[in-house]
Amino acid sequence: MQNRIIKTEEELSNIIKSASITDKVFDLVLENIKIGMTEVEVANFIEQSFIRLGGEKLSFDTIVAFGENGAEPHHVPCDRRLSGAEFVTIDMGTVVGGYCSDFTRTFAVGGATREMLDVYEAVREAEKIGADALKDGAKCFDVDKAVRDYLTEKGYGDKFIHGTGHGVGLEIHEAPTLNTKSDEVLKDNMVVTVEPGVYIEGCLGVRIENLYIVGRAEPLSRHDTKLIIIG
Ligand SMILES: [Mn+2]
Repeated sequence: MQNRIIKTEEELSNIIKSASITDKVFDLVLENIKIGMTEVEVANFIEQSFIRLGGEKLSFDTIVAFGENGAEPHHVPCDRRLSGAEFVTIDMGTVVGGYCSDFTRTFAVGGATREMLDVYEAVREAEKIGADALKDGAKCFDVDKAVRDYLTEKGYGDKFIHGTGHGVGLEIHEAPTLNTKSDEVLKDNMVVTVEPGVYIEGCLGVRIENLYIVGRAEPLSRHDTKLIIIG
């Protein structure tokens, strides 16, 4: 896969289309999610929406996590029902022309506590810092370090329990890897995620993930990262 680490225009175009379908599915989630729904119901809705909007298949099994389940980065949707003043984390993507998209947002339903707002704002800023560090010539571990140092400064260093991001293309996880150990060098037209998260066991989790083409400032999603509070 190393020869595909820098994407051609055709590859980029497929990834952009895939991300655009993902954006539309997120709109539908925001319009249709209701207190009382289960994680499985939301995940099924997402899967059906992707296929209806032209996705070839899911790029990976959709993650839907309510409340304390958000503290598990790879939570498998279960029968947990949505109640008020809690977070919903959705991590999802589809495939167009063989190319994947990957997108995560956490939003609140029925209000948000002070702790929820504080954690959210820290992750939101961390994602921006990661995005700003994506430059042709940057070492991947330096991007991770910028994000990790910020979350550490905010008191969440030990709650950020995974790498900052990864390449996306024909595979949902491919080179380059953005973590503490990766000395790979970013080049223009690589496609990578920036996905910081804070996970507080038994309580809540927040992850914000955007997909970027290195060398272009804007993420592929048109959804900004301002906290959405439904209801
Ligand atoms: Mn990802």
